[in-house]
Amino acid sequence: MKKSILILGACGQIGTELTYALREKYGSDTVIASDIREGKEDLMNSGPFELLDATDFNALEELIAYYEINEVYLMAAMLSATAEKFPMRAWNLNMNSLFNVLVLAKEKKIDKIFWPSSIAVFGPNTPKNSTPQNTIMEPSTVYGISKQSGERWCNYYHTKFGVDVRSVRYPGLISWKTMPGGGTTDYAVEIYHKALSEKSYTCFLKEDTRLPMMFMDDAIRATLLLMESDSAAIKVRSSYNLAAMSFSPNEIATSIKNHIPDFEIFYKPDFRQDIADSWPNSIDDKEARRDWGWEAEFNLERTTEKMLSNLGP
Ligand code: AKB
Repeated sequence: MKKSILILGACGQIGTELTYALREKYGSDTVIASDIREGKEDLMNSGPFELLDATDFNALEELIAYYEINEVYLMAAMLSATAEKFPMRAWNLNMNSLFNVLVLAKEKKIDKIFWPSSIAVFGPNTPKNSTPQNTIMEPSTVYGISKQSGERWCNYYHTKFGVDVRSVRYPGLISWKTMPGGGTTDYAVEIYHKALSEKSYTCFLKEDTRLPMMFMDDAIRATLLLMESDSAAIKVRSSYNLAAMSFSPNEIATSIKNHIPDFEIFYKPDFRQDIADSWPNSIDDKEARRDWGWEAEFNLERTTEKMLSNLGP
């Protein structure tokens, strides 16, 4: 059967790069990008683009029938910091969009789903270092609660109805093509922009707050690798732990200073500190390595080089 892919939330930080990567791999016309609002010109002009609210079941069902879609990447979501401000909107968006695609897969209107989870599924009682795949999960944030519930629903639809849904728990993602929006790990992108434009950055987290992070190229590669893997190899149908590196604001600042010696960092923690404090310092991703051969390529030094050379003059 001819592959036909729909990306929901294609104009966001991950959706943008996923759209480019999938279009490069499978051809522009195979990949339908959609979002509730318009995004970058070159993204919208690089193949079919549709305005779509992922929570609107009828509109989604119609679009899927029209383009004969068989694979959906559901990237639309409200992230951790914004979700604390709008809990019900976050719950509605994060859960209803997921139910929509799970139901369509159960009804055999699509064959395969990618849905991102997050390190936010973990909470203050989770072991902080090398957090294992299966452990205490008591998320204390609105976003984390929605992701943990989503994981249980993915597992349920797979077990009960054979839905082929695949997922990873993304760490904080660092990218230069599109800005993140509304997350707690966003500082790790903003810092590069400010280092280049102002040689200084005021961080909303404390200097020693270590969080799991990943360069976007690794995140996209992991996503494609998981989606291309043989279904039988995928043993985890909630969501896989995924890791590349961990660092604190102080450590990322040091790595930037190696390139911009007069860069200065200041600290003014806000409400996002509590969110960060509830998350792990580092993640053990051995199941992803074992089941589908995952291995990260970018450490902090390589990430800093890539970010500064792509964003710089
Ligand atoms: C956020 O900070 O909310 C996200 C995430 C870790 O899922 N980047």
